[in-house]
Amino acid sequence: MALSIGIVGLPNAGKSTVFNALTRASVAVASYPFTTIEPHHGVVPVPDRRIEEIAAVTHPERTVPATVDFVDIAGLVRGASRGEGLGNQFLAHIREVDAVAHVVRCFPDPDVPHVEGAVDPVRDIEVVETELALADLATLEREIERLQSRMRAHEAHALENLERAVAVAEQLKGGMQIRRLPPDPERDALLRPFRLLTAKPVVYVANVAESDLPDGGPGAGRVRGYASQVSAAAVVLAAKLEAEAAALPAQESVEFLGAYGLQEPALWKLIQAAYRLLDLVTFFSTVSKEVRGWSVPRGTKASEAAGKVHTDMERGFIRAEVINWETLVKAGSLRAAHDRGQVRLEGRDYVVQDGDVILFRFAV
Ligand SMILES: Nc1nc2c(ncn2[C@@H]2O[C@H](COP(=O)(O)OP(=O)(O)OP(=O)(O)O)[C@@H](O)[C@H]2O)c(=O)[nH]1
Ligand SMILES: [Mg+2]
Repeated sequence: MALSIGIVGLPNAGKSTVFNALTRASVAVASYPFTTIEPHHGVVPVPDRRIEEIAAVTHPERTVPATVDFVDIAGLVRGASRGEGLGNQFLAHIREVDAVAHVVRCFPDPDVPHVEGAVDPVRDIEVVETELALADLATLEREIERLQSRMRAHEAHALENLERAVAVAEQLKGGMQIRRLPPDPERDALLRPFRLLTAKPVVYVANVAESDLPDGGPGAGRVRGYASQVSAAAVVLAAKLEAEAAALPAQESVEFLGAYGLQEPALWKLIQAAYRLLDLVTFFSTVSKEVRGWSVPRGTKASEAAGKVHTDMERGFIRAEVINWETLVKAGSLRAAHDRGQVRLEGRDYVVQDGDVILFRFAV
């Protein structure tokens, strides 16, 4: 399963609008709460100028960018952790993703009702994060009970683990999101199987009125302030405008966004932030007249990366011929790079680096 980022937030925050803009898919968008019931998965191309630069020296018939998976999740409301709204159903969907894009409504539109009655970005963030923390607390409390009975049975490490779980539960009660706790490998190993919601890395997305572009106005300022307090990233965008721009041909889209002071879609920043949160790297293949980007988790080995391109390549892996994209571009052609001895031969355990151009040699 590819790593994915879930779009989370209150109802009517603009989550599906962001998702539509990302995928240009037409997921139901409506001005009433709970339009999205089942999560929608979308595969989103990652804007990457390197791919065109590589293409300029390898002359493929087409280029295909790397992708990142986004999931549009139903809105959550106060009380969700106790089953309000769509309650546990959507919490389960958040559990499955690897990182969170938290969409925060900053646009005032009177035609779009707000579940809390009025626009207030920081309160909204806190409503959502409180529910996520309460859901985590419920998970931990079940684990604490289990560990207590293990301890009574004198099982090894039960006491240490119990103490760890209790300490985390106390932090959650005090309003702490788990991702902000100082690193602790043993605690993290204990908690990992539970996929706790507040442990997932987060980027805040301030969804602002287009009249507040490009900087986003006071609402975006509050979201940025909150994000920096908790050492997280924030992206400012106007979801409706981004969705309109995404539906236009490339050149028109540039002019359209330009009129609002945007050089490129603000969505690109969101995609790049997602990429960083998921800790993905991109390598490029130049086979079959195609330059293609592939996203893999940092630390992926050459043989696993080969498997991403084709399962035969992993099974019959012989070696990888690797060159950094920029070295290739400077050499002017793959041939010239070979002649200069700039293409390295690497084995199956080679750890793929961001920006590698790789040709896999394999036997079927
Ligand atoms: N004015 C304005 N309206 C927006 C913006 N983004 C979304 N909307 C509107 O807000 C309403 C709700 O948007 P959705 O994207 O469906 O919201 P959601 O967060 O997916 O809502 P649920 O799925 O119900 O949780 C729609 O009418 C959108 O057109 C925006 O940037 N500006
Ligand atoms: Mg929705």
